[in-house]
Amino acid sequence: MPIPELMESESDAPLELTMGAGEWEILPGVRTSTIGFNGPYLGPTVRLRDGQNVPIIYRNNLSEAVAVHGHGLHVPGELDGGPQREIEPGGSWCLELPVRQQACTSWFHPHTHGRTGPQVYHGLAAFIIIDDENSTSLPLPNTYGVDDLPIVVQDRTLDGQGRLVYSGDDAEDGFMGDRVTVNGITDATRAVPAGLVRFRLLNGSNARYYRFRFSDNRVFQKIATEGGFLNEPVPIREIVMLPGERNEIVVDFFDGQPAMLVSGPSLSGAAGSRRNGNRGRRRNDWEPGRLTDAFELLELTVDPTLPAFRGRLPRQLNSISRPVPQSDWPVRRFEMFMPDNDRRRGAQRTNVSMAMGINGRAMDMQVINERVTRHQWERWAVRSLDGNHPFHVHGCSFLLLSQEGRPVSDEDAGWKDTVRVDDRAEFLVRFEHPATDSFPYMYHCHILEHEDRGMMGQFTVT
Ligand SMILES: [Cu+2]
Repeated sequence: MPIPELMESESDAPLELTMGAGEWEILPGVRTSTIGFNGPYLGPTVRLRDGQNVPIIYRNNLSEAVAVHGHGLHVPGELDGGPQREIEPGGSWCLELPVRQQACTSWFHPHTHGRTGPQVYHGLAAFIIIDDENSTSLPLPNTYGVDDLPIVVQDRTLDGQGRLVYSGDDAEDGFMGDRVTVNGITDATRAVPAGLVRFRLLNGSNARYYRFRFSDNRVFQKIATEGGFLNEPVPIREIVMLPGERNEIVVDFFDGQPAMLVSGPSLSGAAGSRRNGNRGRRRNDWEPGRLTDAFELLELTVDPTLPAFRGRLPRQLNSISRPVPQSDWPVRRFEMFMPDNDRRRGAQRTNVSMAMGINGRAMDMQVINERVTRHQWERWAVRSLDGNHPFHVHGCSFLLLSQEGRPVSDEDAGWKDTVRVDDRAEFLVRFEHPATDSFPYMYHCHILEHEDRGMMGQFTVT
């Protein structure tokens, strides 16, 4: 498994991230045309620290415009990298990024109007790791590339010539590839030390959901959600992740036993499962179909000569204090819809030709859909009228109140920025940074084909 190079800001020199085309072996021995940051595919892990102001230069050496969004960053709208911030071919975007948030695992990826799906799919995605005083003082595995491993999981389809196959239009549930890659390759393996190992999991897929677990069904500890550490580790055996979600887990390899990171139900005996997936998926099989495909993702072996973290996990990782919702806090409602529903209830719509959207309309760059007051707690209630969707909000982390009417579980009680909405989810959110009419924030479905087809809206914070 390749480990992305670390890029840290130690001086005033800007971090340079250049987007360009190249060739990469997704399949061993097969050269595939791809795009990436500072390389042929994906990009370096940018490591930042709370309190820094980091100069960054994005350069675009591709033949099409790209907007680059820092997913999970708490920065003003003008630094957020939404679709208003397109970088033309040959152009660049220089910014100074104020890092003012707790330790977390985030990522950057395109947010180009109508083109996010293909640009991410062909390779533009990379990690951001933020450290703070808490994360560097806690006794946790934190040797990057040894016992602290960034893991981005993405699905890809290649044709007989090794070319990436992509279509954003044909599948209502988004584009799903038939092979699953880890850090850009299939059939990944990695040797880990005989101690605790931390995985920073990112579902960087366009549309596919995963149910991660280990082949021996071992218990592992979930320590962080998108926006930071949980208050305490939560022991679990599997973790469901939707596109855009990040979670950090710690896995115990003291016993020296190898393990396979897998997704989906038990591989033994599941019809059609194999190393590189299962083509026999039924179309539009929303629930639980997306989660029933079985994949073997990453084969882990233990190398006792590697330096190991042999401590215990701390009992307390964070001190999140949940506010008690007040009756005078604004409630904002969002309803995600898709074409089927539109046809069913087309008579109620003002524009029956729209593809997908939120609150009755598709994304329009000229329309500000919501206006939010800065520093004010709000309650956001999100519903899905069709299927299920990962709902993502820019410029913030939020605290889940409930999903499907059930109170939030311990493992999702941390700060998040992307949440699964089967039928409904509610969360508390407060925005600390401004977003203007010129550079508003986005809320959207993180199935990238849904986003590209309009399941998105814009909001200001003033
Ligand atoms: Cu969606």
